[in-house]
Amino acid sequence: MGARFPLMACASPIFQLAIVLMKSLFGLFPYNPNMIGLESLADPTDTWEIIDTIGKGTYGKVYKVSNKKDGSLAAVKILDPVSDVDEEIEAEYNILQSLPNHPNVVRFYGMYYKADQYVGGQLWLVLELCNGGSVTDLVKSILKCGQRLDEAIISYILYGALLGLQHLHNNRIIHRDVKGNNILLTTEGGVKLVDFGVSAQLTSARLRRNTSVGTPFWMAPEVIACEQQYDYSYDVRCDVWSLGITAIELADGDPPLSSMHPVKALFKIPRRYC
Ligand code: 4QG
Repeated sequence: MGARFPLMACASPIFQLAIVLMKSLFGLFPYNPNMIGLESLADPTDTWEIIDTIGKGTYGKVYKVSNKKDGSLAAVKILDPVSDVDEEIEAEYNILQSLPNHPNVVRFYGMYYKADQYVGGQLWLVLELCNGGSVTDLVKSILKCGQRLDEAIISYILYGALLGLQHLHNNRIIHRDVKGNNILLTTEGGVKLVDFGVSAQLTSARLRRNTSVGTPFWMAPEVIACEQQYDYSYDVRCDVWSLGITAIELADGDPPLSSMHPVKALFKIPRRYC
């Protein structure tokens, strides 16, 4: 009996007040050691100024920005409206900021938050500008002129993309959306992987994945199989498949099965190639 909770203490007004305070504090600030506090992020407009729009739609909202202090240029991917950082944004941010720099992976310059008390704030991911555009744009514009991409150029692009993928895989990241639109060029001839929006960071406890994500025509059979059977899984090699499909895209202008509805293609891929 002596070890029972002292009921009298619970009834005391000070104790009640302390409980109410603690409850409201924990309600307002749920403890999450990984959460990025939006309040702690700098306002992007102090440093960056939007000067142009880049391919709206392909990657969400991406703009060309100029640094107000030194005039340097960058790209910004804007996510809005955000009132807190959800798991997806956090995963993309964690990958971008933890990944060591590599010449074949887009560089990350920082994350900012522009608050707005009415419509929800904007999260700005500031990234390296790849002024040459995507390799999909390149092959499409060359095909329009009745020409094809030179094999030497295709192999140069694939080599750069492979080095970028090797770097991601060495750091236990699966890109999961490798395709021509996510391989960008710089005016200096650089080849860079972009968009970690659906990428997965693997842990030593979990080297495989079982969620189906990506763009149908480029998706590996084992990734699609996860959509239909929950006991399937895949690893970093699914990116190599997608790069193979990208090789066909670079040569033909489109991936295989592209005349089909993407959902129908999803059913064809595992059966056709397995
Ligand atoms: C990025 C610049 C096209 C896009 C993500 C960086 C998405 C560009 C770009 O896009 N630079 C693209 C110029 C980027 C052009 C970075 C162009 C990250 N056609 O002039 Cl997720």
